[in-house]
Amino acid sequence: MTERPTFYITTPIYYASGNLHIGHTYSTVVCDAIARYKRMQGYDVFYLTGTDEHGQKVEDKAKAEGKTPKQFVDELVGGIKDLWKLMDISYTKFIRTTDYYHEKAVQYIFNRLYEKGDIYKSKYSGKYCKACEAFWTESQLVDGCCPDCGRPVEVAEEESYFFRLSKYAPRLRKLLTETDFLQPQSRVNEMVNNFIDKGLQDLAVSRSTFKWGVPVPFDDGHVIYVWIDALSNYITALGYGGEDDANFKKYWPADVHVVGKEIVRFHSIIWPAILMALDVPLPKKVFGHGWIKLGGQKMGKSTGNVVDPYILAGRYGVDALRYFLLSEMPFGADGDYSNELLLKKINYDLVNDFGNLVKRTLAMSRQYFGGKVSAAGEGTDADGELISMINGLLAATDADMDGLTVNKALDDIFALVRRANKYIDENAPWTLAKDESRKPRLMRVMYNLLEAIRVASTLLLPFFNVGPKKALGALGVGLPDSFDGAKYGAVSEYTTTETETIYPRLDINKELKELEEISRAAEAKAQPAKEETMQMITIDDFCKLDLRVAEVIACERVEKSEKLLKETLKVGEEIRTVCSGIAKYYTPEEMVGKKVVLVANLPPRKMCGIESQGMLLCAEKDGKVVLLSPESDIDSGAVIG
Ligand code: ME8
Repeated sequence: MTERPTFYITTPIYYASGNLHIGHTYSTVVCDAIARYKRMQGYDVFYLTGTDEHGQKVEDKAKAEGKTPKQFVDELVGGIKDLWKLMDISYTKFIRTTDYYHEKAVQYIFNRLYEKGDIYKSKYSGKYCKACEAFWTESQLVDGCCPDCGRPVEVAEEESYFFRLSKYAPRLRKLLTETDFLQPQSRVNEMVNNFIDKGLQDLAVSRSTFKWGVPVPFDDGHVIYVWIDALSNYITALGYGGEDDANFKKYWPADVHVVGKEIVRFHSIIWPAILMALDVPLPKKVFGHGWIKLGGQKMGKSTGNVVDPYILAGRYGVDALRYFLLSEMPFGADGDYSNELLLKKINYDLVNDFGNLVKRTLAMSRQYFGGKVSAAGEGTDADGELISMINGLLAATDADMDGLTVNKALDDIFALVRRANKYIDENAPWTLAKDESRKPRLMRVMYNLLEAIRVASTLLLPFFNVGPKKALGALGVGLPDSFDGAKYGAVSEYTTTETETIYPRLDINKELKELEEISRAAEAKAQPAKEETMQMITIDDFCKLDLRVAEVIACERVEKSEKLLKETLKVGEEIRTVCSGIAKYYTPEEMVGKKVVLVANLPPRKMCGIESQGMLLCAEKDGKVVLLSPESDIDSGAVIG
């Protein structure tokens, strides 16, 4: 048996730091469609996806939720795998960067680079973006902020290991300008002008300010930079640096790494440089696709305006969401999501065009011929256009998929679907059926339509999960696992059966209202969590607080209240009255003589008839409440800040 050609395709491995949205779903569905298409073309496909689980962001988030980082990522990964199941993603392997074999292989890679002299130890001082875990030079900042995410950066100094990225600049320049390595071509200029030609700096590839990462094998105080850890997944998943590297030998180099445009820099500069240093062949292609935007803005896990793929796929079916993602975005460019656009595409393309074609044709085949239709019958010149579209479709979609223009492949398939609908109107089978002598012609019209449905459905299989399977089932032809039969005449006889409605029509206005309600409810639910973890203040905001050390000189319970104590405070020369809800935790006697922290510039507020002139700061956990005090003695009235 001859070996099948291999095809290795990857998605980015997504941060296990929050729920995924339709942006992530987009990359994964696009790769899935390509992987399935290649399988049907006869390739031995390895499709890799997974999760990027280390780094400070994850460590911080886990801490905020009172979990260990591993507990935190384990919970998220379960949800991510469920989403891919729901979306019918046919990945070959799901890699987690916390997988033991991956961590070991990353250490092997780091060691190799160190032994080769491509990693050395030095000191770094520069601008650091905590969210992206990236150091930037002054010239790379945009308006003083991180060029990737736009957040403010902080000055940081760290002892670090460095990768000699600068050494590879000439080879990288050649790779980007003289080959098709990076696509679409529009991304090449950005990489060359903004990064390579501005002077590539050596890259800090270890961190010592947090622990949640793969330890540098020969230096306990450092963990390996999360991007070195993450990028390595593309080879460690195949066994590189491990005990069994048969898959690495078989599938590497990757045919294509599909990534969003914001991480093209990591994949087209840092990743090839690491591979060059390791003497490992380069992937054949990096494809940087555009963003799905919402109201003109990129969706992000932290921006809040995230569309939930669980809800959309659950409500409208996997095909609808897959179709929207695959067809709406010209691959490589940005596209907009709106509920209205999604619903209209469902009704226009899936219901009116595909669903209707199948329903009408099947109903007529049963009505006129009891479901038995064959190639016998009378063809005419008028069939030529439809037949040539059927015969030309596979070559067209092959070319589209080779160019990774998945949306064009769908356009081509739907052009045949629309042509077939027009063919029904042109040939008016209901008129032919009235005249017994036109039966042979009617038979051929029905046959041609069934052939169009069969070929279109066969080619739709990599893109959709439900509709084409139902259609092929009703045609009685079984599910093909290759495109061999995707031509006119490959099936000569049909016995059709009735099929339920493939895609139900939606009431767009009703759905729009319901979706709005769902997202309002979700936003309201997410609000408290967002406030706890996300709301940043500026230093100016902080400076608005007037915090003072105050001394409690008298204290009593407030009558009619179980919670309140009334304190008399000395704040420098000033005397103030403050009510605090701490009667359950402190007796008035315990309070007298304490130095506490007072928020001194809150507007006065009446509590149980007493005017409270400020607030005392307390810490609270698991029902325990304690007052904050200065660490050693200091005069009352001292300013805190
Ligand atoms: O960057 N439109 O992970 P991540 C289209 N862990 N695609 C989008 C998108 C949008 N609005 N939002 C996200 C990371 N994506 C790293 C990757 S790889 C070695 C490490 C997709 O969770 C797109 O593919 O932030 C983007 O590159 C990826 O999700 C970012 O996912």
